[in-house]
Amino acid sequence: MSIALITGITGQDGTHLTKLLLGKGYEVHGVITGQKNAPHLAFQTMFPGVTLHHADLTDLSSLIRVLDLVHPNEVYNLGAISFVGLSFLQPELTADVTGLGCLRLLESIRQLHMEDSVKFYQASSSEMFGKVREVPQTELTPFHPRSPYGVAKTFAHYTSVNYREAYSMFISTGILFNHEGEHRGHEFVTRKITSNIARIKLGKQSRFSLGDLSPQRDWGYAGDYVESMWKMLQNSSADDFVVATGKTHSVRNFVEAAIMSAELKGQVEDYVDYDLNMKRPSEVELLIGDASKAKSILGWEPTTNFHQLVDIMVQNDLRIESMKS
Ligand code: G4F
Repeated sequence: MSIALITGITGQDGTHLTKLLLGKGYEVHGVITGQKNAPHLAFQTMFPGVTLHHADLTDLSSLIRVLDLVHPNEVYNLGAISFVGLSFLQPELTADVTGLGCLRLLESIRQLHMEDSVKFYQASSSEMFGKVREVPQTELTPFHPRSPYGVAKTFAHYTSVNYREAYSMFISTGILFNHEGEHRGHEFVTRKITSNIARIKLGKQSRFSLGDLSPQRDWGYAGDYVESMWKMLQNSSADDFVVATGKTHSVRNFVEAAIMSAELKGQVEDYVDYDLNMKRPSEVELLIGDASKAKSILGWEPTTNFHQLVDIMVQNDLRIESMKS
């Protein structure tokens, strides 16, 4: 039986990936940080068969202890300070967790002499493209990150490439564009939109606030995207892959689609106020990915389009909000 160790297991991608790997018969282990808190307990209730271990990407000895205990065949490094807005407020912590955390994990594998027995997935990000140098973005597009998060992810990405080349380790990176769904955190714009639109539809409020409506993102469904992570580690060789839909929409388009999915009347301005506090010191204006390499080498393709994604999220939030008082 294959054994997988996932950092960031209780997050959106960790939840989807756990479901996928359990369905494939894997023994799944996860790293949790801090004390046992509500998300950890909720995760354990959802997946009682998964073993959770206390460790932290900022603590090398804890990573060595867990790797030595679990002896995984596959490691998925999904752990990160993943909210770009927060990374501007805590840049040093972001660099430590999101950037150096990857280095510590790889170094732990090396110190345990597991280089030949472990396949490693690094969650790279389209945020690395930042102020984009070409449209659409491919594996060859130069990086120009625009946030402490993007800078930290770029460090982790190049560290992964370097360890692959220097130590012949099986390390693949997935340059994933924005991916959303029913497990998305409420701090991200898509979930903020769908949960507020659901509350408006149910008469619980009439308006909500957002920052800039013009940035464009290549939004896909997280359930589709974790499939690409697994496929990368089943491929005969390690490599870097863009994972995207190839379509881009603005934040405004997302609000419009959510209004439509909830069968509300009216325009964006009928429901949305502008919140200056959401403005970022430097913004990523346009992301659109070209996933042809993932398609030709891994046979991966997205199965959920933009409007289906918005529907999944709006209908899920309508269900959740209608159960609350
Ligand atoms: O949902 P967001 O916070 O996601 P962002 O910054 O694109 O990052 C996400 O995708 C990356 C992949 O490229 C991941 F690596 C990263 O971990 C994360 O999953 O913001 C999307 C856009 C931004 O341009 C933001 O400025 O929406 C804009 N926005 C406008 N109003 C807002 C809001 N974002 C948030 N979170 N909240 C708002 O009220």
